Amino acid sequence: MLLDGFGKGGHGCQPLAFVGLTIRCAAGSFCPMNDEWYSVRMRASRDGRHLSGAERIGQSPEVAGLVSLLTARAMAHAGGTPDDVRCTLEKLEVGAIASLSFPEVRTWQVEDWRCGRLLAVQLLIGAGLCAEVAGFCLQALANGPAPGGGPMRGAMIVDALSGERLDSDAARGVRVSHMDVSPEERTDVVAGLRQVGLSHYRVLEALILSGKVLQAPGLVAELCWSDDPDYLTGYVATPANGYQRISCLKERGSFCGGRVFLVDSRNWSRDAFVTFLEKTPVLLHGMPLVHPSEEWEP
Ligand code: WAQ
Ligand code: MG
Repeated sequence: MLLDGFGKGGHGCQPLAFVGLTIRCAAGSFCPMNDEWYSVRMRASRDGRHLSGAERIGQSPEVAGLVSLLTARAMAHAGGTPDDVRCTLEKLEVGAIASLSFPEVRTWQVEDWRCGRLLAVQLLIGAGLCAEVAGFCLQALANGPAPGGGPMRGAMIVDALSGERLDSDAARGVRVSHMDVSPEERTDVVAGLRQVGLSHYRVLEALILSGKVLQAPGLVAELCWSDDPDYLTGYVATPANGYQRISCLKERGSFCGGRVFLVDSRNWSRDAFVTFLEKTPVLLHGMPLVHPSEEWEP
């Protein structure tokens, strides 16, 4: 049974605006066309186990600095020193870079993870899911959706209507990549988020990722919480209501976490969905609209 709001557009089918051939620089001047754009990605592991990863998009003069920044991050990871760090640089077609806006941000303060999960279910039901499918998604993240338990490297894809799992690799899932805040707006966005108390690097990174996910063709909702045992805040994001943070979605000390992308699988192409998320370069522009946080009780 479909509830209101499901299957009614807002599924990311709207045309994306594309970055033009001249790009505004930090100082408001125009960069020459020969400043090429690159995707810079870092992955660090130890004993074959993933430790950390991060990525940025920048123009040629800043690429070396980005590599150094991401390498420093790999070396300083709380999980320990890596024995393998890989940085990938990939030149991007400037005309292929999609220009998107940040989703609106809301924060719900909840008493504990049980309340948080009740709210998450409610928000997912609001996006058109039935209670069973919403509950299944939360349970999957809580149990560890990878084969044998534990978090996946990427996200699960789940049919929002039937609850059927649609990702093809249960350990890896789909990994969103090739996205960043536009370099000339990064400083302002970071400052703006700090001003409203959202200075943790995870917030901006999750906002960038979710900003891209919300534009994926067929996307109905995203559910996420971190696998970091000390980071308890998670979110539900939908095209209609944006990025809704929930102050607590897990117990402190728990390594469970992950992401679920819920899709409307009618007239849906997994290839198009996954290719957009993994390959299409995206820059987010403008300031995210952040609403004051509110208390939520069941
Ligand atoms: N693409 C798809 N899934 C990913 C990706 C990616 N690029 N990166 C991580 N995941 C999945 C993977 O299963 C991880 O176990 C899980 O998400 C959590 O990743 O507003 O920090 O990087 O306060 O630990 C959300 C709230 C924080 C931020 C999320 O996720 C806020 C977070 P983490
Ligand atoms: Mg993590």
